[in-house]
Amino acid sequence: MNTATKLSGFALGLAAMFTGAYGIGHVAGPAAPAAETRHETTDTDHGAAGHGDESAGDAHLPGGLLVSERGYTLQPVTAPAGEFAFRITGPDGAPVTRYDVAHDKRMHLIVARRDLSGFRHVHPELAADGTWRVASPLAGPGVWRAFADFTPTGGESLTLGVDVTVPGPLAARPLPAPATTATVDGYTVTLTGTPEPGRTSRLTLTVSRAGRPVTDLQPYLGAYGHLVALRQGDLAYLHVHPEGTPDDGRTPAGPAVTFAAEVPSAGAYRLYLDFRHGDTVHTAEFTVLAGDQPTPASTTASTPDAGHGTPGHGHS
Ligand SMILES: [Cu+2]
Repeated sequence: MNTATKLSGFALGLAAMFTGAYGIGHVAGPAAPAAETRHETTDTDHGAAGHGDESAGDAHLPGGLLVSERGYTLQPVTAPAGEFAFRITGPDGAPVTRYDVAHDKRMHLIVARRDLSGFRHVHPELAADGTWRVASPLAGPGVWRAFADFTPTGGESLTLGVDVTVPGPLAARPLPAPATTATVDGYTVTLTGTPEPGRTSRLTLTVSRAGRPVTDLQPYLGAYGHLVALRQGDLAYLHVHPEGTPDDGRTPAGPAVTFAAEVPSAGAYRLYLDFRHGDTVHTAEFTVLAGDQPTPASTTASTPDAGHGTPGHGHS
């Protein structure tokens, strides 16, 4: 088993305590050894048991890295201004029209710019012809990564990703520095725990407002929080649900929401916590470092002009 590429295998003892992460890729990419590619694409060991039953011997790529996987392909389609539309074609080449509900929705569409800014999580509407439409979550110019996180009826959950460019002037933003506190909409969210590459780590997010713990979080998509992690550099996608559910009779409605997450490698990740309070969904964002990496690598290259005159970077 290649644990380095396994995104979210959970310790068996914990498996009953929370729902599994989903959106886990199974098809090995071009960089994988041929033998593993063959193994991964046989797909025989991924039955209807789903992601709660990650068996040993699997090597998983993180989700969201591929635009086409196991015969399913994410295809953006032309849409009127202000709308984002796409479809998923299936192994037979036709648009998929039947989906299972997962976490209250048949489709979860997550978008973030390639610089990890601008995160949005929205729920498109399905038309009879298999086209998904939603008010465009692409808030401004840039290269966006759009992740479609879904379960085709009769298939397994899957996250496909595609780049979508919104033209216009863009000032790419550097990744914010690692921090354990984030503020959003008047809330303060504190992160405790550190993700460890290749093993399950507990991450607890605690919500307060004006210095007082928030103890009446509202269920959102069947949980008190949803956590998406994107890896800097390739935007590998991880979606985790918390321990406990609002209706299990023992999970408090805040202030703390705990997740068990496994990141696939050392590196910098941007975490996005969606929580609902005051009938509004809020998103708190954190940069975290997993493993032995003292500072996040910069992915903002200098422009050619900026390189002029810099020792060692001259142009001939
Ligand atoms: Cu969703």
